[in-house]
Amino acid sequence: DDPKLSALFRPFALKMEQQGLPAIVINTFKCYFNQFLYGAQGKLSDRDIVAVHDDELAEYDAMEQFKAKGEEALDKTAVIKLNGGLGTSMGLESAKSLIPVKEGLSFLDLILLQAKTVRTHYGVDFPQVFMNSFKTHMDTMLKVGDFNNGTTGIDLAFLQHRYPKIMAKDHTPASWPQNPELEWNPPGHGDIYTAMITSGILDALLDKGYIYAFISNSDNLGAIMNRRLLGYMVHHNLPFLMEVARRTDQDKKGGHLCRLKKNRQLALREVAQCPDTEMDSFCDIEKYKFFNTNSIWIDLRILQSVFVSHRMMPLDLIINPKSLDPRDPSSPKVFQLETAMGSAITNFLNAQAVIVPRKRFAPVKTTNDLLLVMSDCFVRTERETIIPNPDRVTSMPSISLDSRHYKKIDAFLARFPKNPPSLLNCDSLVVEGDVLFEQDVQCIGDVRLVNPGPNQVVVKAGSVLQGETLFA
Ligand code: UPG
Repeated sequence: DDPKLSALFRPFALKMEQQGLPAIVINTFKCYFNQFLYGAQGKLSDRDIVAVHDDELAEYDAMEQFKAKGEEALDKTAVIKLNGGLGTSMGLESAKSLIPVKEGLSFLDLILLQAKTVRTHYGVDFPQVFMNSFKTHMDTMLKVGDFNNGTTGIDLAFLQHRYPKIMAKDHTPASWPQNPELEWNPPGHGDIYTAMITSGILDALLDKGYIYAFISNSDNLGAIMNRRLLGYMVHHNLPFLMEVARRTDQDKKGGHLCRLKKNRQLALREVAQCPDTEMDSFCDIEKYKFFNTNSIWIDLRILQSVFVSHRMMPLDLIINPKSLDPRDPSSPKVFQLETAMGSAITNFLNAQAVIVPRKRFAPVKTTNDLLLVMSDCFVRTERETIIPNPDRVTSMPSISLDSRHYKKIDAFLARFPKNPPSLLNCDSLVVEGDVLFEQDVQCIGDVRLVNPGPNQVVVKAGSVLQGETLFA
């Protein structure tokens, strides 16, 4: 141990102990903190990776024959939803999964309905589990109400941890007496592995005979239990299987699949890990063709063995520079250390990725995505998934709503008080200025609405919009 590093780390250890964080979390944070102090940038350069080609990956569409095997394993599988995120980017201070997304139902409502339909359909009471954060736990549990895991004996939720923010100027723990909550950051969904250990959920699942888990984002309503993917994993005895989708122009924010040059292992490069000078290459969807949907299938026995041998799950470090108070850009600069769940793919020998159809991936990160999913471009299925409307044959329309009036969820919803416009035959929708949409509006082809004035204008019920409309 470098004495200088140890001295710098001591106040962090103390702060984390005072919060009651378990030793394993403190040690994991210490490992990332040391990397950070040694100058790690948390970047993965084009020099270190190679692209992955179609013929290297399995295809969902060719997995029909594994359904029976998957069906047999359903009663050994738990479903876990990553639910620690707030809807902050959409102006929501509570769990993002509470946002109404289709026919008035929230992500959370739909996830619970999905669990019910899968349980009924297959007659298997699999455990449905949420990983919450301190910020989402209360909201979520109030909403989840009387939903329970019945005979499985598994808790409905467990909590992720938090990491102390690091002052940029001297690498000491952030201190903000006016709001001490802001001294901490969520450590990213990569924390799930440690949280499964410290919460006891991993042991509880294994004790009760659950040996597989399907883990996915709560904002992806296409991610539902699936027999053929489970069967494929069981048949090939895989420790880890990641669902990837073919990238479209809209898939820029998340992470792409690649291989490490040094050992040819599959790896994930998150946008935050891409050097600024390589963003063009990151966005090149012809080169890096596959996008991490953040839906993974994992063998819980192997997960446990990683902790037995390494005492932690080593993941790629992500360094997130921020303002201490995110709403006040003039507050001190801090670094947040974070990790992503999918980067564990590098740690599992024989880990694989599978190309899944778009029906398994409908992410909602912005109100632009939300409008699309609310519209008739996506439909609600009898299994309660939200999938691209099969009647739409071309790629999804690009949506660009004026961020001054639509970025925050309340403002957005107020401008679509009834049903969202029909976008099934729309190629692009651009709204500049403040426009309210009454019911049953249809957008055809490329639609651009421009309201340069200060007052809201109204698109009347039943209007058909096409081309550019300038509201004088
Ligand atoms: N989440 C947590 N805890 C955290 C942070 C996030 O539970 O500390 C949850 C969050 O609620 C959401 C999910 O994790 O359900 C994904 O988080 P989000 O911030 O929306 O996604 P990104 O981290 O931007 O991207 C993830 C993957 C990326 C992938 C993308 C697909 O990291 O590789 O391409 O999801 O949508």
